Amino acid sequence: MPRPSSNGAVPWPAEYAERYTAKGYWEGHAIGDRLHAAADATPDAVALVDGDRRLTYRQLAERADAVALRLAALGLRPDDRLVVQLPNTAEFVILTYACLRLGVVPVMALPGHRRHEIGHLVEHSEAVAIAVPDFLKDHDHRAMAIEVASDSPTLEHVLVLGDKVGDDAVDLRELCTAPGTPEDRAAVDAYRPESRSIAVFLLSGGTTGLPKLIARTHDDYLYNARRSAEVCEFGADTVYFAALPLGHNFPLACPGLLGALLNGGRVVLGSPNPEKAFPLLEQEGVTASALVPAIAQRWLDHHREHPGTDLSSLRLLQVGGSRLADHVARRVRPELGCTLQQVFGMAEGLLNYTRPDDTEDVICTTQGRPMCEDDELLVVDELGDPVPEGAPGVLLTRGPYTPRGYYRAEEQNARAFTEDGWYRTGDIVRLLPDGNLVVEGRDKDMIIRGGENISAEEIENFAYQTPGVARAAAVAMPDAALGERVCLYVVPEPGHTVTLDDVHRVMAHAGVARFKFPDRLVTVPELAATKVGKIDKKALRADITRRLDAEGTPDDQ
Ligand code: OOB
Repeated sequence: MPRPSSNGAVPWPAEYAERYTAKGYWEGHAIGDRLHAAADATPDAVALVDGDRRLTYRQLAERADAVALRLAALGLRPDDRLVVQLPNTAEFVILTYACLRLGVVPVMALPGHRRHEIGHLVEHSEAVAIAVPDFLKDHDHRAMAIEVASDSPTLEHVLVLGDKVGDDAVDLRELCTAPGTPEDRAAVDAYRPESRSIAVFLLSGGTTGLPKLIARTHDDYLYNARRSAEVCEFGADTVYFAALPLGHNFPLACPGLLGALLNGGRVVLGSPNPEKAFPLLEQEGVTASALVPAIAQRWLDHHREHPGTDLSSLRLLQVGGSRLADHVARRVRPELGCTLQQVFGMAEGLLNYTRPDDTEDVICTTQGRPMCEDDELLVVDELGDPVPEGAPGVLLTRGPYTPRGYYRAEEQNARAFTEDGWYRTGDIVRLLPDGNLVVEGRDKDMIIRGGENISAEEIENFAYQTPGVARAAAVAMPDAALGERVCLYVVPEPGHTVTLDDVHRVMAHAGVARFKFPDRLVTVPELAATKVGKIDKKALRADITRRLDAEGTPDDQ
Protein backbone atom coordinates (compact mmCIF):
# COMPACT_ATOMS: atom_id res chain seq x y z
CA MET A 1 0.00 0.00 0.00
CA PRO A 2 1.58 3.34 -0.98
CA ARG A 3 2.16 5.60 1.99
CA PRO A 4 0.38 8.92 2.10
CA SER A 5 2.58 11.88 1.32
CA SER A 6 3.21 14.60 3.87
CA ASN A 7 0.03 16.44 2.85
CA GLY A 8 -2.06 13.35 3.71
CA ALA A 9 -3.11 12.50 0.16
CA VAL A 10 -2.00 9.21 -1.38
CA PRO A 11 -0.06 10.01 -4.55
CA TRP A 12 0.06 7.97 -7.73
CA PRO A 13 3.32 6.01 -8.02
CA ALA A 14 5.98 7.92 -10.01
CA GLU A 15 5.80 5.64 -13.04
CA TYR A 16 2.07 6.28 -13.38
CA ALA A 17 2.45 10.00 -12.86
CA GLU A 18 5.04 10.03 -15.64
CA ARG A 19 2.80 8.05 -17.97
CA TYR A 20 -0.24 10.24 -17.31
CA THR A 21 1.87 13.33 -17.94
CA ALA A 22 3.47 11.92 -21.09
CA LYS A 23 0.04 11.02 -22.46
CA GLY A 24 -1.16 14.55 -21.89
CA TYR A 25 -3.82 13.71 -19.31
CA TRP A 26 -1.96 15.73 -16.72
CA GLU A 27 -1.19 19.07 -18.29
CA GLY A 28 0.78 20.63 -15.47
CA HIS A 29 -1.62 23.56 -15.04
CA ALA A 30 -3.52 24.91 -12.06
CA ILE A 31 -7.28 24.84 -12.66
CA GLY A 32 -7.54 28.58 -11.96
CA ASP A 33 -5.08 29.32 -14.78
CA ARG A 34 -7.16 27.34 -17.25
CA LEU A 35 -10.32 29.11 -16.12
CA HIS A 36 -8.57 32.44 -16.64
CA ALA A 37 -7.40 31.34 -20.08
CA ALA A 38 -11.01 30.57 -21.02
CA ALA A 39 -12.07 33.96 -19.62
CA ASP A 40 -9.40 35.69 -21.72
CA ALA A 41 -10.69 33.98 -24.85
CA THR A 42 -14.26 35.34 -24.55
CA PRO A 43 -14.21 38.05 -21.86
CA ASP A 44 -17.57 39.54 -22.81
CA ALA A 45 -19.53 36.31 -23.09
CA VAL A 46 -21.92 35.58 -20.24
CA ALA A 47 -20.37 32.91 -17.99
CA LEU A 48 -22.86 32.72 -15.15
CA VAL A 49 -26.58 33.30 -14.63
CA ASP A 50 -27.96 33.37 -11.08
CA GLY A 51 -31.53 34.65 -11.11
CA ASP A 52 -31.31 38.15 -12.55
CA ARG A 53 -27.57 38.38 -11.89
CA ARG A 54 -25.47 37.77 -15.00
CA LEU A 55 -21.69 37.77 -14.95
CA THR A 56 -19.45 37.86 -17.99
CA TYR A 57 -16.24 35.87 -18.08
CA ARG A 58 -14.24 39.02 -17.38
CA GLN A 59 -16.41 39.92 -14.40
CA LEU A 60 -16.28 36.40 -13.01
CA ALA A 61 -12.49 36.16 -13.35
CA GLU A 62 -11.98 39.61 -11.78
CA ARG A 63 -14.27 38.84 -8.89
CA ALA A 64 -12.53 35.53 -8.26
CA ASP A 65 -9.17 37.32 -8.02
CA ALA A 66 -10.58 40.06 -5.82
CA VAL A 67 -12.02 37.43 -3.47
CA ALA A 68 -8.75 35.47 -3.52
CA LEU A 69 -6.96 38.57 -2.25
CA ARG A 70 -9.60 39.21 0.37
CA LEU A 71 -9.18 35.63 1.59
CA ALA A 72 -5.43 36.14 1.67
CA ALA A 73 -5.97 39.35 3.65
CA LEU A 74 -8.04 37.37 6.16
CA GLY A 75 -4.97 35.19 6.61
CA LEU A 76 -5.83 32.23 4.38
CA ARG A 77 -2.83 30.65 2.70
CA PRO A 78 -2.30 28.01 0.00
CA ASP A 79 -3.23 24.52 1.23
CA ASP A 80 -5.50 25.93 3.95
CA ARG A 81 -8.93 24.28 3.91
CA LEU A 82 -12.27 26.03 3.57
CA VAL A 83 -15.47 24.05 4.04
CA VAL A 84 -18.01 25.16 1.42
CA GLN A 85 -21.65 24.52 2.22
CA LEU A 86 -23.50 26.86 -0.11
CA PRO A 87 -26.54 26.55 -2.32
CA ASN A 88 -26.16 26.96 -6.10
CA THR A 89 -25.39 30.67 -6.19
CA ALA A 90 -22.91 33.01 -7.85
CA GLU A 91 -21.11 33.14 -4.50
CA PHE A 92 -20.49 29.39 -4.63
CA VAL A 93 -18.86 29.79 -8.04
CA ILE A 94 -16.84 32.92 -7.23
CA LEU A 95 -15.58 31.51 -3.93
CA THR A 96 -14.61 28.15 -5.43
CA TYR A 97 -12.87 29.88 -8.34
CA ALA A 98 -11.03 32.13 -5.85
CA CYS A 99 -9.89 29.09 -3.86
CA LEU A 100 -8.62 27.38 -7.00
CA ARG A 101 -6.61 30.49 -7.88
CA LEU A 102 -5.16 30.90 -4.41
CA GLY A 103 -4.49 27.23 -3.70
CA VAL A 104 -6.88 27.23 -0.75
CA VAL A 105 -8.66 23.87 -0.83
CA PRO A 106 -12.46 23.89 -0.78
CA VAL A 107 -14.02 20.97 1.11
CA MET A 108 -17.27 20.31 -0.70
CA ALA A 109 -19.99 19.73 1.89
CA LEU A 110 -23.59 19.18 0.80
CA PRO A 111 -26.49 21.50 1.69
CA GLY A 112 -28.21 18.71 3.65
CA HIS A 113 -25.32 18.23 6.04
CA ARG A 114 -25.79 19.20 9.66
CA ARG A 115 -23.62 19.75 12.73
CA HIS A 116 -22.63 16.08 12.90
CA GLU A 117 -21.24 15.96 9.35
CA ILE A 118 -19.91 19.53 9.20
CA GLY A 119 -18.14 19.12 12.54
CA HIS A 120 -16.44 16.02 11.21
CA LEU A 121 -15.41 17.69 7.94
CA VAL A 122 -13.95 20.68 9.77
CA GLU A 123 -12.04 18.47 12.16
CA HIS A 124 -10.75 15.99 9.61
CA SER A 125 -9.67 18.61 7.08
CA GLU A 126 -8.43 20.99 9.83
CA ALA A 127 -10.39 23.71 8.10
CA VAL A 128 -9.59 27.32 8.97
CA ALA A 129 -12.74 28.71 7.35
CA ILE A 130 -16.29 27.73 6.46
CA ALA A 131 -18.83 29.29 4.12
CA VAL A 132 -22.54 28.76 4.81
CA PRO A 133 -25.86 30.40 3.98
CA ASP A 134 -27.64 32.15 6.84
CA PHE A 135 -30.77 30.04 6.56
CA LEU A 136 -31.72 27.30 4.18
CA LYS A 137 -34.94 25.29 4.44
CA ASP A 138 -35.51 26.63 7.97
CA HIS A 139 -32.11 25.47 9.13
CA ASP A 140 -29.88 28.05 10.80
CA HIS A 141 -26.56 27.27 9.11
CA ARG A 142 -24.99 30.37 10.58
CA ALA A 143 -25.63 29.27 14.14
CA MET A 144 -24.45 25.77 13.28
CA ALA A 145 -21.18 27.10 11.81
CA ILE A 146 -20.54 29.36 14.81
CA GLU A 147 -21.15 26.42 17.14
CA VAL A 148 -18.77 24.20 15.16
CA ALA A 149 -16.18 27.00 15.20
CA SER A 150 -16.40 27.35 18.96
CA ASP A 151 -15.58 23.63 19.34
CA SER A 152 -12.78 23.66 16.79
CA PRO A 153 -9.13 24.48 17.42
CA THR A 154 -8.60 25.38 13.75
CA LEU A 155 -11.75 27.08 12.44
CA GLU A 156 -11.24 30.83 12.59
CA HIS A 157 -13.45 32.36 9.93
CA VAL A 158 -17.17 31.90 9.32
CA LEU A 159 -18.37 33.34 6.00
CA VAL A 160 -22.13 33.80 5.79
CA LEU A 161 -24.26 34.34 2.71
CA GLY A 162 -27.53 36.13 3.34
CA ASP A 163 -29.09 38.98 5.29
CA LYS A 164 -28.32 37.67 8.77
CA VAL A 165 -24.55 37.71 8.90
CA GLY A 166 -23.94 38.99 12.43
CA ASP A 167 -20.80 40.57 13.92
CA ASP A 168 -18.91 37.35 14.39
CA ALA A 169 -18.97 36.38 10.70
CA VAL A 170 -17.74 37.67 7.33
CA ASP A 171 -20.38 38.89 4.88
CA LEU A 172 -19.87 36.64 1.87
CA ARG A 173 -22.12 38.63 -0.44
CA GLU A 174 -20.19 41.77 0.32
CA LEU A 175 -16.91 39.88 -0.09
CA CYS A 176 -17.97 38.70 -3.55
CA THR A 177 -19.05 42.12 -4.81
CA ALA A 178 -16.09 44.16 -3.56
CA PRO A 179 -14.46 45.83 -6.56
CA GLY A 180 -11.14 44.47 -7.72
CA THR A 181 -8.20 46.36 -9.23
CA PRO A 182 -6.24 45.64 -12.42
CA GLU A 183 -3.26 44.61 -10.28
CA ASP A 184 -5.19 41.82 -8.54
CA ARG A 185 -4.47 39.26 -11.20
CA ALA A 186 -0.70 39.50 -10.95
CA ALA A 187 -0.94 39.50 -7.17
CA VAL A 188 -2.97 36.28 -7.17
CA ASP A 189 -0.71 34.72 -9.83
CA ALA A 190 2.04 34.82 -7.22
CA TYR A 191 0.14 32.22 -5.19
CA ARG A 192 -0.34 29.87 -8.16
CA PRO A 193 -0.64 26.29 -6.78
CA GLU A 194 1.43 23.38 -8.13
CA SER A 195 -0.52 21.20 -10.52
CA ARG A 196 0.18 18.11 -8.38
CA SER A 197 -1.21 19.78 -5.25
CA ILE A 198 -4.73 19.25 -3.89
CA ALA A 199 -7.31 21.34 -5.74
CA VAL A 200 -10.46 20.22 -3.97
CA PHE A 201 -11.71 17.74 -1.40
CA LEU A 202 -14.75 15.75 -2.50
CA LEU A 203 -16.72 13.56 -0.13
CA SER A 204 -17.02 9.83 -0.51
CA GLY A 205 -20.51 8.43 -0.70
CA GLY A 206 -19.31 6.30 2.12
CA THR A 207 -19.96 2.91 3.59
CA THR A 208 -18.26 3.83 6.84
CA GLY A 209 -19.56 6.07 9.61
CA LEU A 210 -18.77 9.50 8.26
CA PRO A 211 -17.79 10.78 4.81
CA LYS A 212 -14.17 10.29 3.86
CA LEU A 213 -12.27 12.99 2.03
CA ILE A 214 -11.05 12.47 -1.51
CA ALA A 215 -8.15 14.73 -2.42
CA ARG A 216 -8.37 15.61 -6.11
CA THR A 217 -5.32 17.32 -7.59
CA HIS A 218 -5.30 20.17 -10.10
CA ASP A 219 -3.87 17.77 -12.69
CA ASP A 220 -6.39 15.00 -12.21
CA TYR A 221 -9.47 17.15 -11.67
CA LEU A 222 -8.72 19.37 -14.63
CA TYR A 223 -8.49 16.25 -16.77
CA ASN A 224 -11.74 15.01 -15.19
CA ALA A 225 -13.58 18.16 -16.35
CA ARG A 226 -11.77 18.61 -19.67
CA ARG A 227 -12.18 15.04 -20.92
CA SER A 228 -15.79 14.91 -19.69
CA ALA A 229 -16.47 18.06 -21.69
CA GLU A 230 -15.06 16.42 -24.81
CA VAL A 231 -17.21 13.32 -24.35
CA CYS A 232 -20.28 15.47 -23.77
CA GLU A 233 -19.45 17.80 -26.67
CA PHE A 234 -19.40 20.94 -24.52
CA GLY A 235 -18.35 24.12 -26.29
CA ALA A 236 -18.97 27.86 -26.42
CA ASP A 237 -22.61 27.18 -27.37
CA THR A 238 -23.23 25.06 -24.26
CA VAL A 239 -25.72 26.39 -21.73
CA TYR A 240 -25.41 24.12 -18.71
CA PHE A 241 -28.15 24.06 -16.10
CA ALA A 242 -26.80 23.27 -12.62
CA ALA A 243 -29.71 21.54 -10.92
CA LEU A 244 -27.92 19.25 -8.45
CA PRO A 245 -25.94 20.74 -5.54
CA LEU A 246 -22.66 22.01 -7.03
CA GLY A 247 -20.53 20.50 -4.28
CA HIS A 248 -21.22 17.12 -5.83
CA ASN A 249 -18.69 15.85 -8.37
CA PHE A 250 -21.35 15.27 -11.04
CA PRO A 251 -22.53 18.90 -11.51
CA LEU A 252 -19.12 20.29 -10.50
CA ALA A 253 -16.86 18.63 -13.03
CA CYS A 254 -18.55 15.84 -15.04
CA PRO A 255 -18.39 18.09 -17.09
CA GLY A 256 -20.72 20.38 -15.13
CA LEU A 257 -19.72 23.85 -13.99
CA LEU A 258 -16.00 23.47 -14.64
CA GLY A 259 -16.45 21.74 -17.99
CA ALA A 260 -18.73 24.52 -19.21
CA LEU A 261 -16.51 27.36 -17.94
CA LEU A 262 -13.32 25.83 -19.36
CA ASN A 263 -14.95 25.84 -22.80
CA GLY A 264 -16.54 29.26 -22.96
CA GLY A 265 -20.03 27.94 -22.22
CA ARG A 266 -22.64 29.46 -19.94
CA VAL A 267 -23.78 28.13 -16.57
CA VAL A 268 -27.32 28.74 -15.35
CA LEU A 269 -27.75 28.09 -11.63
CA GLY A 270 -30.94 26.46 -10.46
CA SER A 271 -32.50 23.64 -8.50
CA PRO A 272 -34.07 20.33 -9.51
CA ASN A 273 -37.73 21.24 -8.95
CA PRO A 274 -39.27 21.07 -12.46
CA GLU A 275 -41.77 23.83 -11.72
CA LYS A 276 -38.91 26.26 -11.19
CA ALA A 277 -36.41 24.64 -13.55
CA PHE A 278 -38.57 24.35 -16.68
CA PRO A 279 -39.22 28.08 -17.21
CA LEU A 280 -35.47 28.68 -16.80
CA LEU A 281 -34.59 25.99 -19.32
CA GLU A 282 -36.84 27.71 -21.83
CA GLN A 283 -35.78 31.31 -21.08
CA GLU A 284 -32.06 30.63 -21.03
CA GLY A 285 -31.99 28.16 -23.91
CA VAL A 286 -30.39 25.46 -21.78
CA THR A 287 -28.62 22.75 -23.80
CA ALA A 288 -27.43 20.32 -21.11
CA SER A 289 -28.10 19.30 -17.53
CA ALA A 290 -27.33 16.54 -15.03
CA LEU A 291 -29.86 14.77 -12.82
CA VAL A 292 -30.20 11.78 -10.55
CA PRO A 293 -32.80 9.18 -11.63
CA ALA A 294 -35.42 10.23 -9.05
CA ILE A 295 -35.36 13.78 -10.44
CA ALA A 296 -35.26 12.67 -14.07
CA GLN A 297 -38.46 10.79 -13.34
CA ARG A 298 -40.02 13.95 -11.84
CA TRP A 299 -39.03 15.96 -14.92
CA LEU A 300 -40.59 13.35 -17.21
CA ASP A 301 -43.80 13.21 -15.19
CA HIS A 302 -44.01 17.00 -14.94
CA HIS A 303 -43.56 17.38 -18.67
CA ARG A 304 -46.28 14.80 -19.31
CA GLU A 305 -48.71 16.65 -17.03
CA HIS A 306 -47.71 20.16 -18.16
CA PRO A 307 -46.59 19.79 -21.77
CA GLY A 308 -46.55 23.57 -22.35
CA THR A 309 -42.83 24.23 -21.79
CA ASP A 310 -40.64 24.43 -24.86
CA LEU A 311 -37.63 22.26 -24.08
CA SER A 312 -36.35 22.21 -27.66
CA SER A 313 -32.99 23.80 -26.75
CA LEU A 314 -32.12 20.84 -24.51
CA ARG A 315 -29.75 18.49 -26.32
CA LEU A 316 -28.20 16.34 -23.60
CA LEU A 317 -29.70 15.09 -20.36
CA GLN A 318 -27.18 13.32 -18.16
CA VAL A 319 -28.57 10.92 -15.58
CA GLY A 320 -26.44 9.16 -12.97
CA GLY A 321 -25.77 8.61 -9.29
CA SER A 322 -27.89 5.50 -9.03
CA ARG A 323 -29.35 2.98 -11.45
CA LEU A 324 -31.79 4.40 -14.00
CA ALA A 325 -34.48 1.90 -14.91
CA ASP A 326 -34.42 0.94 -18.60
CA HIS A 327 -38.11 1.80 -19.07
CA VAL A 328 -37.58 5.32 -17.68
CA ALA A 329 -34.50 5.74 -19.88
CA ARG A 330 -36.58 4.90 -22.93
CA ARG A 331 -38.96 7.79 -22.23
CA VAL A 332 -36.31 10.52 -22.40
CA ARG A 333 -35.86 11.00 -26.13
CA PRO A 334 -39.51 10.71 -27.22
CA GLU A 335 -40.89 12.79 -24.33
CA LEU A 336 -38.22 15.43 -23.71
CA GLY A 337 -36.78 15.47 -27.22
CA CYS A 338 -33.13 15.26 -26.12
CA THR A 339 -30.39 12.66 -25.97
CA LEU A 340 -30.03 10.77 -22.71
CA GLN A 341 -26.60 10.13 -21.32
CA GLN A 342 -26.19 7.58 -18.56
CA VAL A 343 -23.36 8.40 -16.19
CA PHE A 344 -21.91 5.86 -13.80
CA GLY A 345 -19.45 7.89 -11.80
CA MET A 346 -17.96 8.33 -8.37
CA ALA A 347 -16.25 11.06 -6.39
CA GLU A 348 -13.32 8.64 -6.12
CA GLY A 349 -12.68 9.15 -9.84
CA LEU A 350 -13.73 6.74 -12.59
CA LEU A 351 -16.39 8.12 -14.93
CA ASN A 352 -18.38 6.06 -17.40
CA TYR A 353 -20.54 7.73 -19.99
CA THR A 354 -22.76 6.55 -22.78
CA ARG A 355 -21.82 8.61 -25.83
CA PRO A 356 -24.28 10.93 -27.61
CA ASP A 357 -23.96 8.92 -30.84
CA ASP A 358 -24.46 5.49 -29.22
CA THR A 359 -27.47 3.46 -30.32
CA GLU A 360 -30.68 3.94 -28.37
CA ASP A 361 -30.23 0.43 -26.95
CA VAL A 362 -26.79 1.19 -25.54
CA ILE A 363 -28.02 4.52 -24.14
CA CYS A 364 -31.07 3.02 -22.48
CA THR A 365 -29.73 -0.28 -21.17
CA THR A 366 -26.10 0.38 -20.15
CA GLN A 367 -24.33 2.79 -17.83
CA GLY A 368 -21.71 3.64 -20.43
CA ARG A 369 -17.97 3.07 -20.69
CA PRO A 370 -14.89 4.72 -19.19
CA MET A 371 -14.01 8.14 -20.54
CA CYS A 372 -10.26 7.46 -20.72
CA GLU A 373 -8.40 4.69 -22.51
CA ASP A 374 -6.06 4.46 -19.51
CA ASP A 375 -8.89 3.79 -17.10
CA GLU A 376 -8.17 0.26 -15.94
CA LEU A 377 -11.15 -1.93 -15.02
CA LEU A 378 -11.19 -5.33 -13.36
CA VAL A 379 -14.34 -7.30 -12.61
CA VAL A 380 -13.70 -9.92 -9.94
CA ASP A 381 -15.49 -12.61 -7.91
CA GLU A 382 -15.50 -12.97 -4.09
CA LEU A 383 -12.01 -14.44 -4.18
CA GLY A 384 -10.69 -11.53 -6.18
CA ASP A 385 -10.32 -13.58 -9.37
CA PRO A 386 -11.45 -12.09 -12.69
CA VAL A 387 -14.90 -13.30 -13.80
CA PRO A 388 -15.57 -14.52 -17.37
CA GLU A 389 -16.47 -11.71 -19.81
CA GLY A 390 -20.05 -10.57 -19.34
CA ALA A 391 -20.48 -12.22 -15.93
CA PRO A 392 -21.33 -10.06 -12.89
CA GLY A 393 -18.59 -9.24 -10.42
CA VAL A 394 -17.25 -6.46 -8.24
CA LEU A 395 -15.60 -3.60 -10.13
CA LEU A 396 -12.05 -2.52 -9.28
CA THR A 397 -10.46 0.46 -11.01
CA ARG A 398 -7.33 2.58 -11.40
CA GLY A 399 -6.61 5.48 -13.66
CA PRO A 400 -5.35 9.03 -14.22
CA TYR A 401 -8.14 10.68 -12.23
CA THR A 402 -8.78 7.96 -9.62
CA PRO A 403 -6.61 8.73 -6.55
CA ARG A 404 -4.87 5.83 -4.83
CA GLY A 405 -6.39 6.34 -1.40
CA TYR A 406 -8.59 8.50 0.81
CA TYR A 407 -7.11 11.44 2.68
CA ARG A 408 -5.59 10.45 6.03
CA ALA A 409 -7.49 7.18 6.27
CA GLU A 410 -4.91 4.42 6.36
CA GLU A 411 -7.21 1.91 8.01
CA GLN A 412 -10.05 2.43 5.52
CA ASN A 413 -7.59 2.55 2.64
CA ALA A 414 -6.38 -0.92 3.51
CA ARG A 415 -9.92 -2.12 2.87
CA ALA A 416 -11.03 0.14 0.03
CA PHE A 417 -7.84 -0.14 -2.04
CA THR A 418 -5.78 -3.18 -3.01
CA GLU A 419 -2.03 -3.39 -2.42
CA ASP A 420 -1.38 -2.27 -5.96
CA GLY A 421 -3.67 0.70 -5.83
CA TRP A 422 -6.95 -0.56 -7.30
CA TYR A 423 -10.02 1.14 -5.83
CA ARG A 424 -12.72 -1.33 -4.83
CA THR A 425 -15.87 0.42 -6.02
CA GLY A 426 -18.21 -2.01 -4.26
CA ASP A 427 -20.38 -1.92 -7.37
CA ILE A 428 -21.46 -5.16 -9.01
CA VAL A 429 -21.23 -4.76 -12.77
CA ARG A 430 -21.19 -6.72 -15.99
CA LEU A 431 -18.66 -5.67 -18.61
CA LEU A 432 -20.22 -6.22 -22.03
CA PRO A 433 -18.14 -7.24 -25.08
CA ASP A 434 -18.60 -3.75 -26.58
CA GLY A 435 -16.94 -2.23 -23.51
CA ASN A 436 -20.09 -0.85 -21.90
CA LEU A 437 -20.94 -1.56 -18.27
CA VAL A 438 -24.22 -2.56 -16.73
CA VAL A 439 -24.54 -1.86 -13.00
CA GLU A 440 -26.25 -4.89 -11.49
CA GLY A 441 -26.13 -4.00 -7.83
CA ARG A 442 -23.91 -3.21 -4.89
CA ASP A 443 -21.62 -5.25 -2.75
CA LYS A 444 -21.14 -2.34 -0.36
CA ASP A 445 -23.28 -1.44 2.56
CA MET A 446 -24.71 1.76 1.17
CA ILE A 447 -28.22 3.03 0.49
CA ILE A 448 -28.78 5.54 -2.31
CA ARG A 449 -31.84 7.56 -1.39
CA GLY A 450 -32.85 9.86 -4.24
CA GLY A 451 -29.19 10.36 -5.14
CA GLU A 452 -27.91 10.83 -1.58
CA ASN A 453 -25.52 8.08 -0.53
CA ILE A 454 -26.09 6.84 2.99
CA SER A 455 -23.83 4.49 4.92
CA ALA A 456 -25.83 1.67 6.52
CA GLU A 457 -23.20 1.41 9.24
CA GLU A 458 -23.70 5.03 10.25
CA ILE A 459 -27.46 4.52 10.66
CA GLU A 460 -26.85 1.35 12.66
CA ASN A 461 -24.47 3.23 14.96
CA PHE A 462 -27.27 5.64 15.80
CA ALA A 463 -29.73 2.80 16.24
CA TYR A 464 -27.37 1.30 18.82
CA GLN A 465 -27.43 4.58 20.75
CA THR A 466 -31.22 4.31 20.99
CA PRO A 467 -32.43 2.85 24.31
CA GLY A 468 -33.83 -0.66 24.04
CA VAL A 469 -32.07 -1.66 20.80
CA ALA A 470 -30.29 -5.01 21.03
CA ARG A 471 -29.45 -5.45 17.35
CA ALA A 472 -29.97 -3.28 14.28
CA ALA A 473 -29.48 -3.47 10.53
CA ALA A 474 -30.19 -0.78 7.96
CA VAL A 475 -31.05 -1.83 4.41
CA ALA A 476 -32.37 -0.25 1.25
CA MET A 477 -36.08 -0.68 0.54
CA PRO A 478 -37.38 -0.10 -2.97
CA ASP A 479 -39.27 3.13 -3.56
CA ALA A 480 -40.93 4.34 -6.72
CA ALA A 481 -40.13 8.01 -6.20
CA LEU A 482 -36.64 7.93 -4.66
CA GLY A 483 -35.35 4.61 -5.97
CA GLU A 484 -34.47 3.53 -2.45
CA ARG A 485 -35.33 4.51 1.09
CA VAL A 486 -33.81 3.53 4.42
CA CYS A 487 -35.41 0.66 6.30
CA LEU A 488 -34.13 -0.14 9.78
CA TYR A 489 -34.55 -3.63 11.22
CA VAL A 490 -34.41 -3.70 14.98
CA VAL A 491 -34.31 -6.52 17.53
CA PRO A 492 -35.41 -4.87 20.80
CA GLU A 493 -34.02 -5.86 24.15
CA PRO A 494 -36.43 -8.06 26.13
CA GLY A 495 -39.36 -6.04 27.45
CA HIS A 496 -38.61 -2.97 25.28
CA THR A 497 -40.33 -1.47 22.30
CA VAL A 498 -38.47 0.80 19.90
CA THR A 499 -40.15 3.19 17.50
CA LEU A 500 -38.97 5.12 14.47
CA ASP A 501 -39.41 8.33 16.48
CA ASP A 502 -37.01 7.03 19.14
CA VAL A 503 -34.28 6.57 16.54
CA HIS A 504 -35.05 9.93 14.91
CA ARG A 505 -34.75 11.67 18.26
CA VAL A 506 -31.26 10.26 18.81
CA MET A 507 -30.20 11.34 15.32
CA ALA A 508 -31.73 14.79 15.67
CA HIS A 509 -29.93 15.25 18.97
CA ALA A 510 -26.62 14.35 17.32
CA GLY A 511 -27.31 16.89 14.56
CA VAL A 512 -27.39 14.37 11.73
CA ALA A 513 -28.46 15.29 8.18
CA ARG A 514 -32.21 14.73 7.75
CA PHE A 515 -31.89 12.73 4.55
CA LYS A 516 -30.23 9.93 6.55
CA PHE A 517 -33.18 9.44 8.94
CA PRO A 518 -34.65 5.94 8.44
CA ASP A 519 -38.01 5.95 6.67
CA ARG A 520 -39.32 2.82 8.28
CA LEU A 521 -38.60 0.63 11.27
CA VAL A 522 -39.36 -3.07 11.33
CA THR A 523 -39.19 -4.88 14.66
CA VAL A 524 -38.14 -8.53 14.45
CA PRO A 525 -37.30 -11.17 17.07
CA GLU A 526 -33.94 -11.94 15.42
CA LEU A 527 -31.83 -11.06 12.41
CA ALA A 528 -31.01 -13.75 9.89
CA ALA A 529 -27.30 -14.51 9.62
CA THR A 530 -25.14 -15.64 6.73
CA LYS A 531 -22.99 -18.77 6.91
CA VAL A 532 -20.08 -16.73 8.23
CA GLY A 533 -22.27 -15.19 10.92
CA LYS A 534 -22.76 -11.73 9.41
CA ILE A 535 -26.21 -10.17 9.27
CA ASP A 536 -27.86 -11.43 6.09
CA LYS A 537 -28.78 -8.12 4.46
CA LYS A 538 -29.81 -9.79 1.26
CA ALA A 539 -32.48 -11.68 3.23
CA LEU A 540 -33.58 -8.43 4.90
CA ARG A 541 -33.87 -6.63 1.54
CA ALA A 542 -35.97 -9.53 0.26
CA ASP A 543 -38.05 -9.39 3.44
CA ILE A 544 -38.89 -5.69 3.15
CA THR A 545 -39.67 -6.08 -0.55
CA ARG A 546 -42.07 -8.91 0.34
CA ARG A 547 -43.72 -6.81 3.04
CA LEU A 548 -44.17 -3.88 0.67
CA ASP A 549 -45.61 -6.15 -2.01
CA ALA A 550 -48.02 -7.67 0.51
CA GLU A 551 -49.13 -4.20 1.59
CA GLY A 552 -49.60 -3.34 -2.07
CA THR A 553 -48.50 0.25 -1.51
CA PRO A 554 -44.79 0.41 -2.22
CA ASP A 555 -45.33 3.67 -4.07
CA ASP A 556 -46.86 5.45 -1.11
CA GLN A 557 -44.22 4.66 1.49
C1 OOB B 1 -21.80 9.79 -8.09
O1 OOB B 1 -20.78 9.82 -7.19
P1 OOB B 1 -20.87 9.38 -5.67
O2 OOB B 1 -19.47 9.39 -5.18
O3 OOB B 1 -21.87 10.20 -4.94
O4 OOB B 1 -21.43 7.88 -5.66
C2 OOB B 1 -20.75 6.85 -6.32
C3 OOB B 1 -21.55 5.57 -6.29
C4 OOB B 1 -21.03 4.51 -7.23
O5 OOB B 1 -19.97 3.78 -6.69
C5 OOB B 1 -22.28 3.67 -7.41
O6 OOB B 1 -22.50 2.86 -6.29
C6 OOB B 1 -23.38 4.71 -7.47
O7 OOB B 1 -22.90 5.82 -6.72
N1 OOB B 1 -23.67 5.12 -8.85
C7 OOB B 1 -24.45 4.42 -9.72
C8 OOB B 1 -24.50 5.19 -10.91
N2 OOB B 1 -23.75 6.30 -10.73
C9 OOB B 1 -23.26 6.24 -9.47
N3 OOB B 1 -25.09 3.25 -9.59
C10 OOB B 1 -25.80 2.82 -10.68
N4 OOB B 1 -25.91 3.50 -11.84
C11 OOB B 1 -25.27 4.68 -12.00
N5 OOB B 1 -25.39 5.34 -13.17
O8 OOB B 1 -22.87 9.29 -7.84
C12 OOB B 1 -21.48 10.38 -9.43
C13 OOB B 1 -20.29 11.05 -9.61
C14 OOB B 1 -20.01 11.60 -10.85
C15 OOB B 1 -20.92 11.48 -11.89
C16 OOB B 1 -22.10 10.81 -11.69
C17 OOB B 1 -22.40 10.25 -10.46
